[in-house]
Parts: sequence; C-alpha cells; structure tokens
Amino acid sequence: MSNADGRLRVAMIGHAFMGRAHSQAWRVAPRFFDLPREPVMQVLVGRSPDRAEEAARQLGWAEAQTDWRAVLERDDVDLVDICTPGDTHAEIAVAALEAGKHVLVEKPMANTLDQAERMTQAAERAAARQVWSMVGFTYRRVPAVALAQRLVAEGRIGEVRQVRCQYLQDWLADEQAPGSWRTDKALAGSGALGDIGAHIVDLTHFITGQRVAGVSGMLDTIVAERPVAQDVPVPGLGGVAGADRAPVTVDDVAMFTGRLESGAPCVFEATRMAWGRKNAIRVEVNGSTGSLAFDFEDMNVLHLYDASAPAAEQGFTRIYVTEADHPYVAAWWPPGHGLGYEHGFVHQVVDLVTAVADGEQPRPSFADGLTVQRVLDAVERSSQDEGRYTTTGTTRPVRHTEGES
Ligand code: SOE
Repeated sequence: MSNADGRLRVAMIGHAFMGRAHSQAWRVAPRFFDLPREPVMQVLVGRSPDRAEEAARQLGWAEAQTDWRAVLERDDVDLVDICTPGDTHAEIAVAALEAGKHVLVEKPMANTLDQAERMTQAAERAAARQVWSMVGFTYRRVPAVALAQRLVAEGRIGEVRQVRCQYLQDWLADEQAPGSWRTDKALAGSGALGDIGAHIVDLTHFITGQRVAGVSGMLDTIVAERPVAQDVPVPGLGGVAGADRAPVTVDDVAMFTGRLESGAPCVFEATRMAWGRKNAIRVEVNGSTGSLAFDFEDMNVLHLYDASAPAAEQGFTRIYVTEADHPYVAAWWPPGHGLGYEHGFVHQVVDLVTAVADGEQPRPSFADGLTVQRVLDAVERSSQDEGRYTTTGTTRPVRHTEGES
C-alpha cells in the first residue's frame, strides 16, 4: 500500500535488459506526467552483491539487496517490480501479493498455464484487499497501438474480419550466437512463442477487444545447440555451468493460425531467425469497412484504410501519431518529434501508478495475462498433436466493449 505521504516505494527484482528499461521508466515518469503518487526507487535486488550495487548506483536505486524474500517483508516497500526470467515469476508474484505488495511482472507472466492460474488466483485474493497487479505488455502503450485500439472500439474499420501478426527478430539467426536463459526451457518456459509470441497475442486481444478462442500451431527449433555465453552474471545460464556448448530446449520459430471469439481468422508468426528484422512487430487488422496496419520498426506511424471513402480517394492514410490528442503524446514533445521503445515502459508506470492510486484494477491484469497464457499453452498442445485445432478455453459471449478485452 502507498504510505501516508503519497509516495509509492518500489523494489525491483532483476536488473538486466528489462530492469534497465523499467528503471528508466520509474525515473522518468514523474518528471513528465503529473502522477497521483510519487514513485520512489527504493531497492534493487540482484543475485550478485557487486553487480547489484553497481546496477543500483547506475540505474538510480537507493540501495541494493540480494534476498528478495527479505525485501517482501519490509514496511518501506509498497510495490514489487519483477524483471527476472520467467521461471521465478510465479513464486515471487504470489509471495509479494500475499505480503500485501502491489506487483508488476514482466511478460510472459509465467512459464506454464498452471503458474499463470495460481498467480491469477492470488491476484484476485489480493485485489479484495486493494492490492493490485499488472503484466508488463508495454507495446499496447505505444501511442500508435493505443490509437489503433481506440479506432477499432469506435468502429472506424467496422466489424473485425481478420488479423495478421508477425514478431520478427534475428538475434539468433547466427548459429554461433550464444545460448542464454532465453534458450533454456527450464528458465524461459518457451522460446519465440512466449518471449515475443505473447506480445502479438496480447496486442490482438487489446486492439480487437476479443480473445483468441482456438489455434493450430507449429513450433520449430532450427538450431539445436549453441555456445554458452561465459561473460554472463551466472555462467551456464542456457546450459550446464562450465559447459562451452548447450542444447537449445525451446522453439526458435512459432507459427499458428487461430480464431477470435467472433470466429474471425487470425495468423501469427514469431521468430528469432529472420535475418534483417531487428524488432519488427507487425499487426494488420482487416475490418468490414477498412484496415489498420502497424509496424514497430516505424513505431510513430499508424496506417488507416477507410473503405467508405470515395473510391477516387481510397488509400492507406499514414497517421503520424505525434499530435497532442494522440494517446500519451501530450506529455512529451511537439508534433513530429516522435517517441521510442522506452516510452511504452514510462506509460506503463503512469497507468500502473494511477490505477493503484485510484484503487482500480490496472490493465493488463493477471487475468488478462492468463488469457495470453492459455493461447501459448494451446499452441504448445496443438504443435504436439500434428497442429490439430485446439481451443484455448477462454471463450465467452463476444462483447463489444469500449475498453479492454
Ligand atoms: C526479446 O529479445 C525481447 O527482449 C523481448 O523479451 C522483449 O519483451 C521485447 O520488448 C524486445 O525483445
């Protein structure tokens, strides 16, 4: 709970790539947005005392610790921000919620459906005590994506008929690229499927307001063994400590088709092998009266096709999403200056702190994260059953809501 003086004291667990992005967001959000609570960067938790001390100094945390369980017992911590590999998300999140701490957990929320279900149950219990939780799907907080959701909810492209998503990266396209915790099923749960496929499933849920009801999936591990990086905080992540090579036990490529609750067909591709594509998140939604298209590699732009326009004027409109009345943009720069990858994390902090202060459920909630986990689980099961169409178990009567799925 935030204390009487209006601060929200944060403990962040993990300080690698996500820890650095979250730290910048905690530092910057109160400087650009008028927040109802002042985030305080109280304590950074890491495995190595020396590395944690150095990270706390560099990233702006008041102190460094190595025992996350002891941090959960502190009265000067109100919120726990979990930036660790997925194998620890459930244990830490459930313990933090039961200790009365609000929780932000990185995506995917868990490595298994069972873990996600337990986390969601703990979150529901905690919410009854005004202790809140959120999953860190930050791409829904890119202004162009938030605008896409708004336009679909307003009916600007009519009824959603089809969705196609890609998340293309190439950081493992080189067979000699070292393994890491991200290539080890015991630590990451899955490969491209959970790491980046989770993002495009959440984006589909968010933008369309509908859940994926069933999938036919295929997973592929293209490079079966990799060198083990030695210059990492805990040598051996991604393999046996001390070994110089380790098997890859997760997918490099995840491809699946699906149907939304309305029956609309979708297609998804997530890969780490697409030479030349660095962080290409592409979403295209086709409706009954138009289309929307987004590519994160041109992240300040949203393309809108309005099929109701006079035939002579029809074509994709390139909306440069940098105007003050676009989502989140008014807090930043004048039109035309654009935002970057890190701003989605800042917007995440803004929305989380505001929801906590207002005593409202932040979105995406753990229940929202569970709907994504159900899709990932169904893709795994389908891929093990010759790609047979597999329901996600998340269907409900189709609702056309103003807001979230
Ligand atoms: C994968 O390399 C990754 O770091 C994801 O884990 C993040 O969620 C994504 O934002 C960038 O790429």
